[in-house]
Amino acid sequence: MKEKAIDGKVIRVLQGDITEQEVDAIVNAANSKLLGGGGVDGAIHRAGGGEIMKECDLIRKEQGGCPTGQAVATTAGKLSADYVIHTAGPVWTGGDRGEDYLLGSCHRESIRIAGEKGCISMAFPGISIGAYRFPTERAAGIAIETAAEELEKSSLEEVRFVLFDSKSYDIYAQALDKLEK
Ligand code: AR6
Repeated sequence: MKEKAIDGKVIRVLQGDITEQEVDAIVNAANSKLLGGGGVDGAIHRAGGGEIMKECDLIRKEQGGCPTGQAVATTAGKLSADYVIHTAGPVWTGGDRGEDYLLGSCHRESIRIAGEKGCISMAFPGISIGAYRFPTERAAGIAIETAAEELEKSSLEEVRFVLFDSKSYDIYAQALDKLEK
């Protein structure tokens, strides 16, 4: 585990399973249709139970889903968190289709929504670094820098990044080291 204090708040990077985190909100690396899928999305729906998809179905009916770079909140069902914040990360197609901006936006919007819900702590997985093939180093830099900027303005006290495998953990931990704060 690695952590850095920012104005009395903290960013943590750790290796583990996001469904087991004891935080107020966990973020899901969803798709824009909120239809569920593999990876961390599958793990969150499996562990949280059918209530989460019921709310995703409603959001899909009301607003068509969640555009790339945006985020929406649902219950966390059986998980210990109070909310799952679903964000649709960009698919990496080489970097010239606004992927960096959209990935930053995923983190900004998720943190904003967690703050609106009154959360004190939240956990992110590595958004877009799996099936969506975003280069992990580049994603880690954007994720950590955006979290640091947003944390300063937010009522949140902790933003945690939970990486499943040791290679991704090392890369996010290095990005936290590089953060100039
Ligand atoms: N806890 C933490 N991280 C996890 C877990 C877990 N339980 N399970 C997997 N990971 P991905 P994406 C890691 O593919 O690239 C889905 O089908 C995984 O090892 O889940 O944003 C959605 O429905 C990887 O490092 O998300 C979308 O269609 C990271 O989570 C699409 O995939 C993200 O990998 C989203 O793709």
